Amino acid sequence: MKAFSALALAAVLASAALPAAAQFAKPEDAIKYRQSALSVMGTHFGRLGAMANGKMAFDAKLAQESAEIVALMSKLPWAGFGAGTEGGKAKPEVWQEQAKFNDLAGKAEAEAAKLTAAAKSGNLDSLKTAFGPAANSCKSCHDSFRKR
Ligand code: ASC
Repeated sequence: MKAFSALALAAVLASAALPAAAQFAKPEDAIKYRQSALSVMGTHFGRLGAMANGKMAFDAKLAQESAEIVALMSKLPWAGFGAGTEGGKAKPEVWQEQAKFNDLAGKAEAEAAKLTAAAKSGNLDSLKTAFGPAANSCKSCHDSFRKR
């Protein structure tokens, strides 16, 4: 029993340690995956921005749903930037400055989680407060790592 658990654990650890690119059959698949997650994230982030900026009527339920989607999507793109998946809109710096990239990715995830907490409060002012820092975290990563 103990031996089995140790083996199972070893298998889990080994798969977690696989290069991210190994999760995709082709580099194009990884590019499509990360662009898809970022696109869905952008759509829902845009709705939250419209509400935060008064361009769309505030709907607490819709805001919460969109924020939850943003938070979920914010966890996904990074696995699509594995070794050998250069291309798309990503600058080569993604692979040259990985510590910085991972730091900014982590910050974006953290801001998305805060945005969800704010949206869950059902309070427009909380949403407005959380939206700015979240938008800045998208922007700071794009400024360094996305081609114009
Ligand atoms: C969006 C979107 C982004 C961010 C960024 C914030 O709605 O698609 O990439 O906000 O523009 O500065």
